[in-house]
Amino acid sequence: MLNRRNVKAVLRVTADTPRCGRNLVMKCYCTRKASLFIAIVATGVLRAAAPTETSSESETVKIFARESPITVRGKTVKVTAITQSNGEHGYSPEKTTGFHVEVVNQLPIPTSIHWHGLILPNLMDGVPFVTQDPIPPGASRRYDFPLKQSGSYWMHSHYGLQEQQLLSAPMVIRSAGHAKVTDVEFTVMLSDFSFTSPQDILKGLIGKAQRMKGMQQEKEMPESKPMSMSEQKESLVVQKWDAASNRLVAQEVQATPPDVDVKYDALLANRRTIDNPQVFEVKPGQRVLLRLMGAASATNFFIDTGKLDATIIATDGEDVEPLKGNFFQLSTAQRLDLLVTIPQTGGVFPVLALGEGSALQTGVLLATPGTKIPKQTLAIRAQQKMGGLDNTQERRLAAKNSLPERPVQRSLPSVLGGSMTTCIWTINGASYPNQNSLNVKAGERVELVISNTTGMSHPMHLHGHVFEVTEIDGQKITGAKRDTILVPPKSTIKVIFDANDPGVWAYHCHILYHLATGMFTVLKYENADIKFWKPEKTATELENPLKLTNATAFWREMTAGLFTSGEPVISR
Ligand SMILES: [Cu+2]
Repeated sequence: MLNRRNVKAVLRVTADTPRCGRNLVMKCYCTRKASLFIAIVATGVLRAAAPTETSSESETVKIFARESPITVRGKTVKVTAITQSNGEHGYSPEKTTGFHVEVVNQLPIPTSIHWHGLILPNLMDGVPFVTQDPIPPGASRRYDFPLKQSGSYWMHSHYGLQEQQLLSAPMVIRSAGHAKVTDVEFTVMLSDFSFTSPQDILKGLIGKAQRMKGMQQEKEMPESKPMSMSEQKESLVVQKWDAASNRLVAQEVQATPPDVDVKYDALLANRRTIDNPQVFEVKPGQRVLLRLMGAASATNFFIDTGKLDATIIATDGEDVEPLKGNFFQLSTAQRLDLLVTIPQTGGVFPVLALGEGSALQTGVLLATPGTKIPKQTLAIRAQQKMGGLDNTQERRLAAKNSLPERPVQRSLPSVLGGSMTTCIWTINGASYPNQNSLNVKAGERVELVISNTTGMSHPMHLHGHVFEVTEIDGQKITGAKRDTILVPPKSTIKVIFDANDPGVWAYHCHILYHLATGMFTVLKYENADIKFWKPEKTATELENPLKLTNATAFWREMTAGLFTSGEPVISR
């Protein structure tokens, strides 16, 4: 619901220390003839308004988008993070207190943080050039709204390619319900990492597409067989439903490997590599809730709980009927809540995340006190190549509280098109940016028919709504409730939702490079406020990634001697 307080909060984009910071930053930098920079900062300053009439000023948590190092294969590299001032990643509010955050942009470039999976007022959604303007370097912005959900959610930058630089964090909304079924809970956020910059990854994909196209034109390659799509069968690990034991398990098959966009250097669990895993202490007999979050930019995962029997109890924050197994699927942007019970005998229990179409692994350890943790203990399975995600698990999932029965009043097609050989990805034939939108009226029961005509799978995410999966390749189900659905190659999946949150909402593939090259559109309510929807600006930011590099160099020059990493820039 968009109330007066929220509208005011939207307009309040302020410097970090509103009383003196704004003046200070202008004084520091105006003298340097930095017209571009002034333009950027001015956006933040001009939008500044009087403090909002909020009753929860004391509950507000500042979260900082900032540079932060990680270590991969012995190399320390500078990436980014979303942390509170105490170093905690992300934000985990109580449902009853609501969402009260001030995002402080300590990066030398603009940013915008999206609250993935939340039902929230449209202008709080954090998507640049759809629901707000970006937050300039050094500025901050408040987000306040009541919470309607609880469970596993996450946050990430929706600006340019920042998600690949790990500008993401967990967001667990606490409620009394989950505490009842578990003794202890751990969040495991999964990411993918490359030593290559995201801009160069994107350039590489576009370059590769151009080369592939060129080679096809010169007929050096067999027609309609791009070089990425090997017909060669390999030994791959995939998921299967074991009817005898009613469980989801792993199986090895001879199959064609799935196409993946990016060859990564590592997969990360809570920003750590497999050679340096996080160890969670558990006790024999404890019931443990694992909140797994697919925060990778372009990697879908299989989750292997090995000796631990696990039960899926929620997907994308929504409760599902229990589904057992030890080998699960988790696409980019989805969340999976797994319940495991630690055996009375105790020991070390690795929980692995395995990258689709690769042999890369990451994971965490659950260990009982006094257990020796041998080196390489995570390698519970040989480094085998994983196959592709499919509908095996999705067909078995069922929401605990499905949507009330109602006739569908509007059915919207969402045809996913494009290919690696063009590196242009489309929804309903159009590549974003464009003015096309999926149009609904408030109050309608809407069905989205997502048909994937491409050879790659696409995790499709709808902002601001929770949908229910109702049909997979012609088979009707009362499926899981989700905010992100993986649509495998050549599959058609139908989902339904009630359109009761007016606005203009992003709807897109969550593979960052598909999003960046066009697989994006908006769900637009009739008479929605579209003042922030500026598709043409999105194009500028995405098509000219060098602009970001220049901005970084520019910032460094302008702030030489002033900028200390980790300190709020404006308060200096
Ligand atoms: Cu995609």
